[in-house]
Amino acid sequence: MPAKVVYLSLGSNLGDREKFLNDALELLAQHQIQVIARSSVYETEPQDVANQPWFLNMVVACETRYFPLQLLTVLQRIERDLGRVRGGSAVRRGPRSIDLDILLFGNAILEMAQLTIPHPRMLERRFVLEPLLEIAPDLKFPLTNKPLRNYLAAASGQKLHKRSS
Ligand code: A4P
Ligand code: MG
Repeated sequence: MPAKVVYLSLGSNLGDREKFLNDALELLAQHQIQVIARSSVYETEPQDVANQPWFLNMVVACETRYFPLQLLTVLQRIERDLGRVRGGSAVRRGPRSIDLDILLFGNAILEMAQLTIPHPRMLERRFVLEPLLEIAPDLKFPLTNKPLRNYLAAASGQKLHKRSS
């Protein structure tokens, strides 16, 4: 398949968070997912979960020839290789060494059991929108064709600090 531009969200709130982000970036490249732009790293207040440490979050733009489900499989493999524990004793939305989510896949709209694109919660999350707009200020949301920046105000109450570029 021809190369597509995809946007990924990276998050960590366990252990050496900075190292998990950097290791994930390296593993993306090793799996033929070329990072073409990366946001700053943001320290962010946990959303939708109680009693968890703050996260480091960032967003990257990548080029890939994978199909969406193949990309999801590769991302889950990278999460596993970085020590993310899933299922069994692990709690859904529990603290994690690394979380790799697909935000946007070109202009694709997908609704499958294992994969929803655009990411279903991205519009409500400042920890997603702020870094995404930093690297793609004019990007539109495929479901509405409206600029993503229009959605930032609604999420602006959430606490977040830019850490580094
Ligand atoms: N899945 C469906 N669509 C997608 C997609 N677009 N990208 C499925 C990635 N995965 C997708 O995710 C559960 C399942 O979602 C996957 O098996 C995949 O088939 P998961 O990563 O296994 O579990 P999770 O992340 O614990 O659950 P969930 O519901 O995805 O949580 P969220 O929405 O990712 O939220 N606060 C801050 N500040 N920063 C964060 O990064 N992250 C979360 C997790 C909550 N609060 C946060 C942060
Ligand atoms: Mg996830």
